[in-house]
Amino acid sequence: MKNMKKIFLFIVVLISVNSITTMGTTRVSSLNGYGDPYADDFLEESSSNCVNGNNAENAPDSIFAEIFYDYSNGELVLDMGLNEEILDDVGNDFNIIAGEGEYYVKVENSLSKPFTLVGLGAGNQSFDLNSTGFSSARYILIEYRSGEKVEIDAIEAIYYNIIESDDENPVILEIADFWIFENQSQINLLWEVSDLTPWNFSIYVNNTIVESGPWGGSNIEFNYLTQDLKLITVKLVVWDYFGNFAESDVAITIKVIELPTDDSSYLHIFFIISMISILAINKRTRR
Ligand SMILES: [Ca+2]
Ligand SMILES: [Ca+2]
Ligand SMILES: [Ca+2]
Ligand SMILES: [Ca+2]
Repeated sequence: MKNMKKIFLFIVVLISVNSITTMGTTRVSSLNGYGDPYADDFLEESSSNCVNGNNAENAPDSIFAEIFYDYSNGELVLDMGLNEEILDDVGNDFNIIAGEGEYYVKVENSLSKPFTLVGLGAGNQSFDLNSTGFSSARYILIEYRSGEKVEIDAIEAIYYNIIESDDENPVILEIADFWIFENQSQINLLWEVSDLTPWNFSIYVNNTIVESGPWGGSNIEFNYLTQDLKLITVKLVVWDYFGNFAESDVAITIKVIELPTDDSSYLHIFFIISMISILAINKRTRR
């Protein structure tokens, strides 16, 4: 019977080895750091008749968002970023870097209000907030006017808001420690994090860094797949632009599923696993 136990454990180990994988994936919706003159986010819900709107985020790279006409003029709405609004100063205040097509440019600071027209553009064009009555503008709407399509590469502020100091640490809403069974391999964590001047983040699993990158101030999501550890400690560290930081740990205990101890149960399980293995081998050889 001792041999039987050994054979049984060997099969269990074989099956387990097959499924051991470790992986981390993180989602941070805005990948722009603090204080840049470009659009941080394409706002899909506020836009219409446009494709690849994300291509108008960040610095110019000759990769375009496209706006077109389909029963109505397409509209692309971009968010320059909280505390990174375009400011009205002497002369033109921002540039639109564009390819083909002719377009209207409108601005607003609230998504629940109608946008105000700044001007008309074709290709690369500079605009002045002066005539609109806005001293600053966070949201920019670009509307199709004519052509086969309108291509937008980027928005570049000439004058823009920039916070000069920040003494506050970022705030992380703690996630309580928890446990899972060993067969529940996916761990999903979502931290609510905020700061005035978000800059970057790092995630550690058992003191080893697994992810890091720019942080634009949005919540941070982390998915981790594991079956070979008994205790996982995940640490999030976030920094702001002025070097203030915050960190938060969450410990996840992986509970072993107890195996039956008497020999008759072993025999039962051994029989079932053998049958599954035989079926699986049969299936493979038939392919
Ligand atoms: Ca920005
Ligand atoms: Ca101006
Ligand atoms: Ca682009
Ligand atoms: Ca701060």
